[in-house]
Amino acid sequence: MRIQEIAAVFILLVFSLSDICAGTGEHEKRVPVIYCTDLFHPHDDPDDHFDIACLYSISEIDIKAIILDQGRKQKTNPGSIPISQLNYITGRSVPYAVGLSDKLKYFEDKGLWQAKEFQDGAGLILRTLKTSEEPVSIISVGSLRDIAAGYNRSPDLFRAKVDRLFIFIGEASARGHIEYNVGLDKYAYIRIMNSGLPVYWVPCFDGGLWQNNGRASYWKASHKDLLGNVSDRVMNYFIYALLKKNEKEPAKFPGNAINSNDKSKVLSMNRNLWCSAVFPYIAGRTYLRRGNKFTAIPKKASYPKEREIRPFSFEEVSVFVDGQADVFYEHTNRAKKLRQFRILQADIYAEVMTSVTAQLLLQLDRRWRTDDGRPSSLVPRPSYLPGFYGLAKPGDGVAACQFATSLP
Ligand SMILES: [Ca+2]
Repeated sequence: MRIQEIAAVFILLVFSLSDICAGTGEHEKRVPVIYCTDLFHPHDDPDDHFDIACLYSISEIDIKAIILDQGRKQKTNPGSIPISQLNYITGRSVPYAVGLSDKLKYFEDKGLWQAKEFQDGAGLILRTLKTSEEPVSIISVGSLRDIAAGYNRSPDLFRAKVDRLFIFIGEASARGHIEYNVGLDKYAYIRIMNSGLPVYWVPCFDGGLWQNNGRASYWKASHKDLLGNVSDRVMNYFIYALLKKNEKEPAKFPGNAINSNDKSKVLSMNRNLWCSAVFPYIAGRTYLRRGNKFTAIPKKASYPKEREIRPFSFEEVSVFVDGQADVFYEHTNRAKKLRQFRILQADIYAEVMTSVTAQLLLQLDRRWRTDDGRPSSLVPRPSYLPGFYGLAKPGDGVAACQFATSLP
């Protein structure tokens, strides 16, 4: 073969492979999402930093808006700092707004009596729903205040435009236990649980504080397992959060050189988690065994069927929540049907969730940019590559895909 022919074949190969590799790429519709979080800096509980980083990592999810929970506290502990850092790392500019400052006073409270500076959150939810051509999913990992206030203002809009409402909140079984997120705004929780909206309920605990009998998402992980392999920029994002740093230009802190003492400190910690590894489910990803690790791959990526696992699922339940925020499973007129989180493989659940979270954090930086930090619009995104998930067999073109990712 002449040089030109070889070059032509090679170019064809790279282009056709990048198409194959694109998997869920531009041709597939992304899942539009509004994300509501009690993200703070300095933090209360830094699990929220892990969750939002994982959400950013899933490229099939189109984050339309972020709502920062508990407006008054956002003024002193702005969650906008970690958002600006994630936008810096990923080269994105996701819009955010600060939510209501005070608890709702009754179930139908629209929150309109609260100060103007705290109205942007509910406003952004309604505007996003209104202007979206397709229904939007809402994810909540804090209180349900701004969602409930938005629903109370425009119930018909919510019924028409909310696709799925994933709420990480509450206690699955123990009566009298007010879970933390519920306690932030009890009326908002009860309002949404009894709303009849398409709720996907992920209780934080099942059986009381720190308990999980299978209907909650709570698990524990070490930072060594979660962050052992992340890029320097992602490590700096976590150093900034976990060590409560205070710099003049926080958005650019991820670009700094790593301080190895800080890194060791962060890697020695442990973490309680509830949400991060559930997010791939929202994007329709498949969970797979990969050697002694686990991963979640995009819907259209091909995989060996025998490696598929289902660590958890959602099952339909009929639920009524009373004025004390106690949950009653019953088939009555007052009860509403919703989907409840359910662990299917308890023996490996924590291991799967930790492994999937680590994978998302590893991919957070690489997918959008090249190694020297430039936007990688010309480079196929590594997460779509079969090789990236460790599923490739010799001869399926992975070598060429990997070559393509290292192009300038
Ligand atoms: Ca939270």
